[in-house]
Amino acid sequence: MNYLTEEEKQQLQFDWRYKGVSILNLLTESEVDSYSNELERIRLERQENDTEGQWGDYDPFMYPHKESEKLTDLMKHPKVIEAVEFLMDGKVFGVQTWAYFKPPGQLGRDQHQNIFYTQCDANEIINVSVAFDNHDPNNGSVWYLEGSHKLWKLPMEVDEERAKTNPKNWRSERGKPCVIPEGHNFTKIDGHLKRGQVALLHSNVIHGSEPNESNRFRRAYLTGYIKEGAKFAAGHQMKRKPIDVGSAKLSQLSLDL
Ligand SMILES: O=C(O)CCC(=O)C(=O)O
Repeated sequence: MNYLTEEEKQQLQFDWRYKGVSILNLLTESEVDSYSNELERIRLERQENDTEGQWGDYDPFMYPHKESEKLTDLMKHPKVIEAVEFLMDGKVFGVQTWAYFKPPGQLGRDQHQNIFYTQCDANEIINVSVAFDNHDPNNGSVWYLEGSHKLWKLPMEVDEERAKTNPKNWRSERGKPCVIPEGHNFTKIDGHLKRGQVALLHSNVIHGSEPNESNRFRRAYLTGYIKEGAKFAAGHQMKRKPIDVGSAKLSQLSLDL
């Protein structure tokens, strides 16, 4: 069954090619309610079980799919799988999930490319951000530099002072911006997602997020997909392992559900 309309496919492809970010409508209001209640359930569970004080109330949540069948199913949403297979032109497996709560006042994420972390080749990793609230620049949405996905993997520069603002167990939010080579003048596109929409981010597009200056949360469930056959870095902090999403066959690889 096809979940993407021809019009959606054309729009996806155009934005992918020329901008580096594509947006899709995915969930109904009641579906978002149900997934965000589930995210809140596992967040509260994390806080209850956190006897050593490892996590702040609204620190990003690592691997929420491991705590919830419902969120595992969302990672396998057939429309998302069809879109990432279409954009990477091949079968895919899942590789990571995480979630942001972004309460009022929380800082943003510095400019980066996802390929820096996964070390794949270009267009072999797609991260998908599912909006559980309306996202806009005022509540700290994800912006991107239009067309910057045409750049190769960029180096990053460490800013030790800024890195001190990271949550204890989540070290890559701030203080490691990528360095843009001279002579580029990409247009910065502000992030606007309606609740239930998803943004698909090209492996090489430069993006980041703003501080949340509103009185609203900016929650998002994030999933990553890698093209079958691609090499990727397991990671130091985020431990990446293949996750079956019903596309690429993982019989040779260890499953991590
Ligand atoms: O949602 C955010 O604040 C950052 C998301 C992001 O940078 C990513 O998906 O790579």
